[in-house]
Amino acid sequence: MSDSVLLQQLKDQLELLEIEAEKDISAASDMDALEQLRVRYLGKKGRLSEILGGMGRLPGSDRPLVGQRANVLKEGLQNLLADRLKTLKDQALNDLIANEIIDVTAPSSGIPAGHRHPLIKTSDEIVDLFCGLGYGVAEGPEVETDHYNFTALNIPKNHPARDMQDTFYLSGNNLLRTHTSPVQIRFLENNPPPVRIVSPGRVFRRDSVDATHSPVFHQVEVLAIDEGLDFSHLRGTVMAFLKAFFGDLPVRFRASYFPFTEPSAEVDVQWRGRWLEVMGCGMVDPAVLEGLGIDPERWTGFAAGLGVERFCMVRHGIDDIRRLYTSDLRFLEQF
Ligand code: 2NL
Repeated sequence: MSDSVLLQQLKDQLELLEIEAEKDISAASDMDALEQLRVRYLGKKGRLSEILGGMGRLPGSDRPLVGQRANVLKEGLQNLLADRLKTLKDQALNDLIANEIIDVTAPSSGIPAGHRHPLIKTSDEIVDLFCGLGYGVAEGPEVETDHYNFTALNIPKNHPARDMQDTFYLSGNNLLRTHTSPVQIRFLENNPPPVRIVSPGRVFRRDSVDATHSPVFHQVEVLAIDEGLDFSHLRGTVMAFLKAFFGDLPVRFRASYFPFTEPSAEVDVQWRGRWLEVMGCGMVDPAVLEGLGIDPERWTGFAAGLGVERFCMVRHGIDDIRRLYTSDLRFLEQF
């Protein structure tokens, strides 16, 4: 074969390679196919290397021309491959955007949210009602002394409430408070009248558990001390509170007795045809005020106490107090 024929042959082969490669690259339908084409045409053992292998038989003067053509061809094909790769990548992304469905309006599976215990909700609601009447909140320790729980409240040493049967006594003079009244005694020691406070909290009595009794229960106590307060203020306050909590129900006051109030009364509401006792109250006994250094000739006051469990059970129709303490979510989730 003459040199010029060989030269022409190499040029033709390069041209043919270019045409075929351009056709294949523009037809490549995915990135894997494109990579295979790169190997087939430009790889170490690819078509271009194969053609250039024939250059050895060319005279030295013809080699630069073929070499230059081959380089231009190689660069051109590399650009084509890169362009096609970019096109395929863009296409893949556009397909994804077009076909991927994210329904932002679909209902979620939901994040389970907890809520406060029905007893605490009831207690907070009661406290809030008194806050609306201008009362502040006072809290205090659950471990109390004999003095604050009994003596300061005019409960004498031999009173049955002090009985070991009724009170959880701790070491020394300590005990678990049987009501939240000691919080109010402590408040009065540190704050001169006039005073209007509510004291919510846990209290403890040595009761056996049954449908209506629990050794731990919750109380809200109310205390107002001012000049000129009398039983009408007590009655008006209790009526306003009960109306706000229960709605318009018949209410009756029954004469009663507490060591720390005089006179004292128990309050019933008529609920579903039956009279239910819901709270105790009275005018603060002058002996209690005197014990605190408050002049009972100038200052008078009223107080009331209620059991939160009772309010919660009446409100929700719960017939067994133990429901409120057994942490059964199937029950608690209803409230
Ligand atoms: C009830 C009755 C009551 C009081 C609590 C009280 C507090 C002070 C002075 C005088 Cl500092 N009284 N509290 C008064 C009357 C009744 O509770 O049945 N509780 C569940």
